[in-house]
Amino acid sequence: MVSRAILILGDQLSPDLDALRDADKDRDLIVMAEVRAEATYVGHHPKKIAFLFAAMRKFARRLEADGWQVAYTRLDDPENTHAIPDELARRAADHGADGAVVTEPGEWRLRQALDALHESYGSHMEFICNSDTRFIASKDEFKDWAAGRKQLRMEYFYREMRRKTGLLMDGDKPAGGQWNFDHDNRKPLKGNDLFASGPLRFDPDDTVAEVLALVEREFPSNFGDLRPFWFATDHDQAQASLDHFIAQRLETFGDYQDAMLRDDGFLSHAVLGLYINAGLLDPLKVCQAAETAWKNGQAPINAAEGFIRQILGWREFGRGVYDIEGPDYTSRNVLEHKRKLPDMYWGGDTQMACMSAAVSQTRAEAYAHHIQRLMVTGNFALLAGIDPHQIHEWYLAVYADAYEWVEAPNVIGMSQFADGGVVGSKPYVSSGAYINRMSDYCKGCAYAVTAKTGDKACPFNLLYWHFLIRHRDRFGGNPRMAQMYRTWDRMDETHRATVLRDAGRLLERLDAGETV
Ligand code: FAD
Ligand code: DLZ
Ligand code: SF4
Repeated sequence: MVSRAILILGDQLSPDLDALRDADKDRDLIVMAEVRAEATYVGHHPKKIAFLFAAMRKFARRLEADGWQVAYTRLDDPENTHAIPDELARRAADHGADGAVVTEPGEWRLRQALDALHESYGSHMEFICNSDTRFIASKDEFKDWAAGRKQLRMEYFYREMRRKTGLLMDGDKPAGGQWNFDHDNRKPLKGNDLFASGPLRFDPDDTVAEVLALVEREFPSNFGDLRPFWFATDHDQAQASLDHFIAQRLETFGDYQDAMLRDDGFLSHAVLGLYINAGLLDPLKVCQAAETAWKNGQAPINAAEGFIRQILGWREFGRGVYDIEGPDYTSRNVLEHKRKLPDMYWGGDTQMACMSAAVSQTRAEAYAHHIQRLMVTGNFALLAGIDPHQIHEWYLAVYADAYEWVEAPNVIGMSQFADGGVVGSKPYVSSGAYINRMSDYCKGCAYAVTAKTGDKACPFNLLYWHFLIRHRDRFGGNPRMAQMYRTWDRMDETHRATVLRDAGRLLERLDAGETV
């Protein structure tokens, strides 16, 4: 007989979970389950499903080796009910458990599904809501910080977190004399400045091979290449990936954070988000590793600070916003964008070299770095007026690190401005000039990045103005966008009319399903 069934979800693979710390190996039962409800709520990239199933299986074995009783349901188990609440209830009943413990899921969808079970268990089900070692701030800490503020800005929360953790602090002052070194982090890459090292890759072991065969069989038509599969799938491998990043690429992380190259989709990025989000790496320890590298002279301050800010600042801030904004956040659409997501996002033909590069890489690796997500695929969707819910579901499906609590603030908030400015004070939009400055994409493109009108005009050049003009009522008064509108107003009237006409034609072609 056991007393409690302790649920561990696929993205809660942390040995430090409170739910484990307070449990009793002799009496409690760990419940883990591969279920269709989680594997199909969007059409996840096959690499993402394989990563999670392999990491879940290995974590379950690690727990068993540590002396825990684990009830693990595989996807092809004939008894599988294929929903997390049902599996928890089934396993608890089978083992005679009289209570359940759940670390609150990241996503509202699953929180709500588990609420019903909570009602039937009553006081016998414990929801651990405010303590989760996969985050540095608790939800209450974020709520307290946000309370009474007119606007939530990441930078101020980040400073609080620096003070709280002592990361990169010199007494009560920021190390290096500045909180933020972003102005040093905008260097484009030249010619052959390729980064040969890339992330650490792992050959599939027996567990991974078995999962790959399962995913191939069960999810044959999901968008994305399952093989070659090279992700880390346990804590040791994830730690080795972190060590490798710190030794090889952190040094240049800051300088080339915004750069994009056709032949190198990783550059100096860490490719650690999927491991941190699944519990294979502890975010605070990752930040501390970067700080130590700076202290040891292995990385400059702009690299260490830039990297730490992404985790301590953006990741924690996004999670807090998702929590306080509530379950309707993903249906926000203040700009009333309604256009269907074009096929090119699913690998359909496009003549745009930047979109083709970002989508092909996404299909191959379940990965694109931040600027590809924000300034290529996100920028295009926003300028073209794509329905934010459709682009949100795309991001949630195609990236190995995607869970709604982190994806939605980035997509609905930062990238699509669908939340009306909760996350960002202005929309992230640019013409082709930005992409050309930061990448080598434009050289091989059918469009001309210097052309402002006509058939060869870069679609970003046309749609940039179309977006600003169709939303002038909303953004015309924003001081951070005043310069853009002044530039437009100074243009020759005939030129302005041609830009808007050509942009309108491009959108018509998009609506007709033509290749753009
Ligand atoms: P690096 O660039 O090396 O950064 C290091 C770490 O910082 C990341 O591993 C991640 O943990 C954290 N980080 C960096 N930027 C952010 C950010 N904006 N928000 C939260 N954490 C951040 N991140 C996700 O984890 N899941 C998502 O589903 C996701 N969707 C995104 C969608 C859009 C439109 C945009 C613009 C960004 C999205 N991000 C998402 C944030 C960021 O792009 C990824 O965290 C990053 O690309 C992961 O790759 P990396 O590990 O190489 O990160
Ligand atoms: C993403 C995912 C997938 C594909 N499959 C499972 C699964 O079978 N079992 C599971 O416990 N978790 C899975 N996950 C992760 C969950 O979707 C995630 O825990 C919730 O979205 C909450 O963030
Ligand atoms: Fe992208 Fe425009 Fe450059 Fe082509 S010209 S790669 S569409 S930015």
